[in-house]
Amino acid sequence: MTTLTATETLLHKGSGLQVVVGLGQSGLSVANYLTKQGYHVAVTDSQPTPALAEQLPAAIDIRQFGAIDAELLQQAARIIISPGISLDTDAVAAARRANIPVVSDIQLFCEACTVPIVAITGSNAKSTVTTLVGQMAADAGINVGVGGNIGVPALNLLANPDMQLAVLELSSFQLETVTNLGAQVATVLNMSPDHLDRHGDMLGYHQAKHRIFQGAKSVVINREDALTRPLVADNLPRLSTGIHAPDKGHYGLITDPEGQIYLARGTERLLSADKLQIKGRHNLLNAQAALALGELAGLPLDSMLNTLQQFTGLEHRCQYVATAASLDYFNDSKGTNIGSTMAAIEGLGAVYAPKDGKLLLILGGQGKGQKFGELTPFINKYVSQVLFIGEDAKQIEQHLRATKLSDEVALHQCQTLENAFATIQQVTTSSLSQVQAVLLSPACASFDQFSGYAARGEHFSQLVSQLATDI
Ligand code: UMA
Ligand code: ADP
Repeated sequence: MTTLTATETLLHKGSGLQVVVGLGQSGLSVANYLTKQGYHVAVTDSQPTPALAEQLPAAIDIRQFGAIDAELLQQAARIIISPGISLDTDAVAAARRANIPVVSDIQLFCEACTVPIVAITGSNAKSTVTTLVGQMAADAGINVGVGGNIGVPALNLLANPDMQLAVLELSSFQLETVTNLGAQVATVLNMSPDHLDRHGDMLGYHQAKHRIFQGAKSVVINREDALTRPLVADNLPRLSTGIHAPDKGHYGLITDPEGQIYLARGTERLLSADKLQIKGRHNLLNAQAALALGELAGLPLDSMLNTLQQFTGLEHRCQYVATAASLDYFNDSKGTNIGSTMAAIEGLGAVYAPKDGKLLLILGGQGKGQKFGELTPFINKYVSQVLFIGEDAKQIEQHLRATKLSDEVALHQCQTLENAFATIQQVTTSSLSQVQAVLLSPACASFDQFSGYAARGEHFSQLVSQLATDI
């Protein structure tokens, strides 16, 4: 971060009260950043005693906890809102009506960042692709900062004065208040319904995501998903990814007459798919997206291909846990919307189908306003048992029953993961059971029963290891 002159500090002090709304990871990073810049900063949070309050800089004397302070917001010159807080929250909506600007930490980041930004959003695969691009840059010898929704607040990256490239995972919540991000390369990886409870409908969600393209110098799109294309016509360099053979210069898949699949750039075969440690067709798309983003950020192809072969994937994403009583257990707790669960069912289902195997699927949690009936064709093809857990379990079952669900699919209400494991034992011991793999891919948020998807995935893995030691 560049050191401020005395005049700049004075200017910032005089530019009015900056009110940070929400004191989680991003709120704390904003409070630290703006205080260092010499701004007059205040913080407000709904919780009476937010855990991070003790880490606030001492200079921040206005701390309103226990409710988001509507009066404080009315005194703001600018509001910096945390991604988890809706713009429709009463106090925030009132401030917007009073024309007080509301921005996210990402806006502050892009205004201050002097190095190229690779900006990544999408309904699914953000963390996988962000991690891959970050690793590709690091392996190519670039001093890279990786942050955003992935868990490291973007502003914290500015503390590294030697950073040459920033790779950001961005959520729709972070993007909805961002203007002119100006990325070197930006992408919407895929679009399927998620967070509709917050954005109202698919249009609102799409509009938020597409703000990522504002001011971009180049873009990466998914040929099979029209909703990933920027709406505004432009002449920007553009690379595409897809599951079919690509046009010259673009990324795709080539299948040879023996059925071997290759990652390809135009007619050039780059890498045989079996050289990748991450499996499933969705991961071949993720690999292409990382290559295309890396190319437009100036990374060398050979080095990127090496990184791809080393990458073992992230925890809780279609992660193989163990085999117990001849069943393979997979933890896809990060499958928190129907798009990701479709990809997981299809990716794993295709592995077991040739062996006449079916999946047992554990679904449920907080449903986020999605239409679960869209899962039915995938369930009919690859799943023989569905176990429901969590707050919206009954509603999800109703959605599935209202569609053309095959009679061969059995449904079970289990409420909790523990009960689900008891049911697994009952339904898979029959000699008629075709189940060869158990997949936790809930298509829902976890907050009704867990502190987050990671806690849910760890609990699942624990129950599996318990099984493995019991037999
Ligand atoms: N709060 C209120 N009032 C409310 C809601 C929340 O005061 O009505 C307060 C809470 O009391 C808490 C703070 O806001 O103190 C939490 O803020 P936050 O929910 O924005 O969470 P952060 O800790 O700042 O983390 C955020 C992202 N969280 C969300 O978007 C929900 C993190 O993404 C991100 O890693 C982090 O910033 C750093 O950039 C997490 C996430 O779940 C992983 N993202 C969603 C997803 O991936 O689906 C979008
Ligand atoms: P995000 O950060 O967007 O949530 P992750 O990389 O954490 O994405 O993956 C989340 C889930 O999305 C995984 O558990 C997997 O089920 C699914 N997934 C991964 N890649 C894809 C893809 N290309 N298309 C659809 N779903 C995917």
